[in-house]
Amino acid sequence: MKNKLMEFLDLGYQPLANSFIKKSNLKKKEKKYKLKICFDKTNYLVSIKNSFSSKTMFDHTYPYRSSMSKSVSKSFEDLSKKINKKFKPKNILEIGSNDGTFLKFFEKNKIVGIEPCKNVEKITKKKGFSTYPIYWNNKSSNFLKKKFGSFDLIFSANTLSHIKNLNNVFKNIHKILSSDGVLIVEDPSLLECLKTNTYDQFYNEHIYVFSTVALNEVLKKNKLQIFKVEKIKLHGGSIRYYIKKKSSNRKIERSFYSQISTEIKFGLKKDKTYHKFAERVKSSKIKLKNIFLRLKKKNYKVIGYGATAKSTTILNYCKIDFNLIEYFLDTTPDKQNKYTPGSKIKILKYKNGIDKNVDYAFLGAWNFKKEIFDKEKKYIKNGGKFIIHSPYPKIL
Ligand code: JHZ
Repeated sequence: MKNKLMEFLDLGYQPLANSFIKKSNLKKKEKKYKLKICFDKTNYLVSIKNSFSSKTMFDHTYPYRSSMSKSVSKSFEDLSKKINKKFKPKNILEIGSNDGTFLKFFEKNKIVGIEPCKNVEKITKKKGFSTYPIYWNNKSSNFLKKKFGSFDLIFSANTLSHIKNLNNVFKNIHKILSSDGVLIVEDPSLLECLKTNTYDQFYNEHIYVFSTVALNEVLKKNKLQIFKVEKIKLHGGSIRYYIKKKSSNRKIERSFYSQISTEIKFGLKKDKTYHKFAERVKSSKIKLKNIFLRLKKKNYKVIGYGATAKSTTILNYCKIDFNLIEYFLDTTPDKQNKYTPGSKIKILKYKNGIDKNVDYAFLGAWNFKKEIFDKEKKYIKNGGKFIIHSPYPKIL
């Protein structure tokens, strides 16, 4: 097929989404890349055009910690109960275990984690869990297989979409998964991203934003098969995929067929769906910037809430910087007292809620809107407002 990769969205020059800047480096030139999004007409995968090596993106300074959100922890806890009840695995592997938010719900002798970012990996190790600071690849999968044999359950949340060579990812999973074992993968849903115009799901770490249709194509090539899907609310709408070896007799459940058919009906196999999305994104950019300009003109105090990787895409695409947002609040220690990539907005430590002199807070962590609104009842009661970009830019 000619031109199998169709470029449909250009989100401009972007810094690496999690490259928060130290004050002493503010004047240094940042590494930037052109963030373009493509649709592969042969397997329906949506990916970013220019990617970086895992070593560049995930090193010992990686700031993200999954334990910073109560919703993530609760979701992992619920899943751990389900796993123990339904699959009763003898041993479990987590790929991308971050600071141990999932591992902590299992017995220490039953679960192993791998996490290449040493700074977060060591947090899990300190809690007494068996973790290794390694990337998922041929070498690490061979090492784990030799040391532990096969795994009955492999879990990976928001990690596999961060690795470029998907065939290799799944070939290695197939190698280490027991014959009737289950692979559970969670990642943001492309369908939700298109429906809610959350173009900020695209940044250097998200090499892919999966649809069930596309993931199924890649898995098929690697002798794996989705047998069940669950829609979960995390990260703005994700899908939890339950995957088996093709050779296993597990029944393929209705949820899988129904998700595939919903995605096809929505148009995820068609070029025009992506072109229309790109048009909506362009108009979202203008609307969001105008909200900020209007507030600035009226001298309102505007801050940001949750300096997410996602907000790096929004701020740099819409050219919203320290002139329009006074500071960001964030609970993550490794982000505090640094500056947002590209837009150079100072990040302050979150203490006891939003200051009462703040008029508007831009929700960088919009995906935790409910959790945040519950926490900020006082600010809301006192007339404080939020700015959100999805499904379209507005004030809440
Ligand atoms: P959050 C990261 O993306 C990177 P980000 C990564 N590529 C990925 O896929 C997802 O995670 C899973 C703060 N916060 O989870 C904490 C508050 O300050 O949306 C975080 O810095 N107060 C691996 O960065 C940020 O917001 C709060 O009450 O887009 C949330 O980041 C809450 C709830 C969060 O992921």
